[in-house]
Amino acid sequence: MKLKCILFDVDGTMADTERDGHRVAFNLAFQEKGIDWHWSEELYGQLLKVTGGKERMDYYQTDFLKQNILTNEEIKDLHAIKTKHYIQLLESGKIPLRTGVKKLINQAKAENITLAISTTTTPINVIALLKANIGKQAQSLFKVIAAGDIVKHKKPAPDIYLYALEQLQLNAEDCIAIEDSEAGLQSALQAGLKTIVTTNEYTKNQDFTQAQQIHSDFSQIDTQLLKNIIGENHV
Ligand code: XBP
Ligand code: MG
Repeated sequence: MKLKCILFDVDGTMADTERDGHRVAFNLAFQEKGIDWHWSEELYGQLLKVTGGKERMDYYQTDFLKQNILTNEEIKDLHAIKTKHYIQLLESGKIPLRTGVKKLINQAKAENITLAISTTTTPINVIALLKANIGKQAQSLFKVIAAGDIVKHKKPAPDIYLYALEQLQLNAEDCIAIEDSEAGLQSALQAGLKTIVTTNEYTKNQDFTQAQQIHSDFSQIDTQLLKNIIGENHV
């Protein structure tokens, strides 16, 4: 086997975006629209059970407030406002990449290993994160950026990884995924991908028994470690 592609998850993996990024953007959007919702750090940790910002807002009103205050259309509008605030946070440089992410990207490029992204977040959020932290051309480092509503079923469904593999025209056994959450791990595994998990405050106690390896410090992950997992260099 030869390592042909590394598929990165984004939120929680490439950067710690949830607590001080997405969560803050949601609260700014609620404020802007005069909605008396406020998601604390602790509550948001519970809401992260549902992937997708629009789905998460609906989950909050039905499962926590036990009310259907907002229609799907109103949720969509509110989500667009949240995305605007989130991108402003990214462009202000407030959300750095995790230590070690840039190093792995540079190593993979030097070794002609293809890079791709498989994420639930909105596509423009990915571009803004990459531009803010790597530069204007950062998007071109990734052969495929599979994100958000491009698939119907979000993580833990495998759709976003299957879509990325199809776009890459690669087999799962020649690739590896890097994830931070149980939902992301399940999504990658169901797509047939060996997966490494890097944890963060919100996900560190989740079930990662099926991960190949678990690293709280992303900088422990390098191309040699990934090649060994794939079985490259084994005669
Ligand atoms: C994490 C998600 C996303 C973000 C919010 O994505 O579940 O929904 O929390 O982004 P991943 P949006 O870990 O797959 O990168 O509001 O744009 O959905
Ligand atoms: Mg994630």
